[in-house]
Amino acid sequence: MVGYAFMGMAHSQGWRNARSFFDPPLVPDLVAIGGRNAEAAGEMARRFDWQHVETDWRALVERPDVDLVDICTPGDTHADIAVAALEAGKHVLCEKPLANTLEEARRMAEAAERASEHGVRAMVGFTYRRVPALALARQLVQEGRIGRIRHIRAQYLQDWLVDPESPLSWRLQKDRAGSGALGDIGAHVIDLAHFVTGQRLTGVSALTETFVHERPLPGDSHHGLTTTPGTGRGPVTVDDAAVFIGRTDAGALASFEATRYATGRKNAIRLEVNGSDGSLAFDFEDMNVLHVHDASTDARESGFTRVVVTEGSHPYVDHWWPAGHGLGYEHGFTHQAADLIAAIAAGTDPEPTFADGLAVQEVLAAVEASAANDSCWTPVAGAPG
Ligand code: SOE
Repeated sequence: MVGYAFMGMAHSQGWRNARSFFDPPLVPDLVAIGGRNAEAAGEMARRFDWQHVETDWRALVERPDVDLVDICTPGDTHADIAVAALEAGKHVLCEKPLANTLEEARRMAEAAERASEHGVRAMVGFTYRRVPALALARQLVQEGRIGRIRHIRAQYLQDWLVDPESPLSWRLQKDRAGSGALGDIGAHVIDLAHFVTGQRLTGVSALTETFVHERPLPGDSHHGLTTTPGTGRGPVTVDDAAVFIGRTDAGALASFEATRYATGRKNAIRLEVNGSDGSLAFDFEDMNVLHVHDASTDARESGFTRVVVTEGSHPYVDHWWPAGHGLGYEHGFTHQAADLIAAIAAGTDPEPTFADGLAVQEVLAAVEASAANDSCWTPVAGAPG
């Protein structure tokens, strides 16, 4: 694993729990964790039983005892690490968004395609696909339960930047993160819309905004999503919020919102899909529930049914607790690790592929281009049709 902060912890726990809860056909061995700060990486190694620490990602990728490289670093290093690992014959799991630019994402998708011909697998970490309620939503759409999709409504709302004195962490620097709320959390809901509906966005019209233009420079120690303040101030170079509308390849109308300024909303990932025969609605703040509307129900009883997605017959749930006991944020990382191991063992390409990651990146690029051009309608490069 390269990286040891928030995502490094989430992934470490995922690998460990995949081993314990999913009885995988290949057993993950936590060989080495890498990071520039040897002390911090060492502390993660101690906490999660990684056997070795490396301070140079190249050394880690070249280790003969490493078969898979898990990339949990900021976006500016994804492309170099992923391409080097794939070319060295190592499977790759890469955090989202796939890259900071379209060019990097294309390079990564091409490397993944070449590697796949030699049985080397690549997956991008859009973890929320593996929330049981969202995996169920996709199943219901695939079974035709909501009919022809007319509307997709997606939001990812957080509020951890409301305080203007919150430091300028890497997520607020364009050269490290690529973009702001758009790439960090908007990417998740774009991917979820693609995943749940099976449709792709073909064009967008967008607005982005940066509400706070300057913040204290970050200090040394990480604190949740941000850091302690250091000395001096620096410019915020990414968007704080993005809003856009779009159209899909199957003729649905879509609206999206991504912000870190939705006061009171901590991790509200909302997706609603309206079809000719019914609707589905989800909110991560109540993540074990999917609201399902069947339009054929007698009008006297019609409405949304609150389906508690904790039955053994629901996706992933049979590996966990008895009905009604519920799952949390971290379970998606275990499902992700288990699915990747299963695909490697089966010799198949795991989803989301780097091509799926590139499809999201193409939407991000179109949103940025539209916002920079007075919200002008902008086709999504590479979209079908
Ligand atoms: C911060 O906004 C963040 O940690 C994202 O980077 C993650 O992808 C998301 O799962 C939670 O919020």
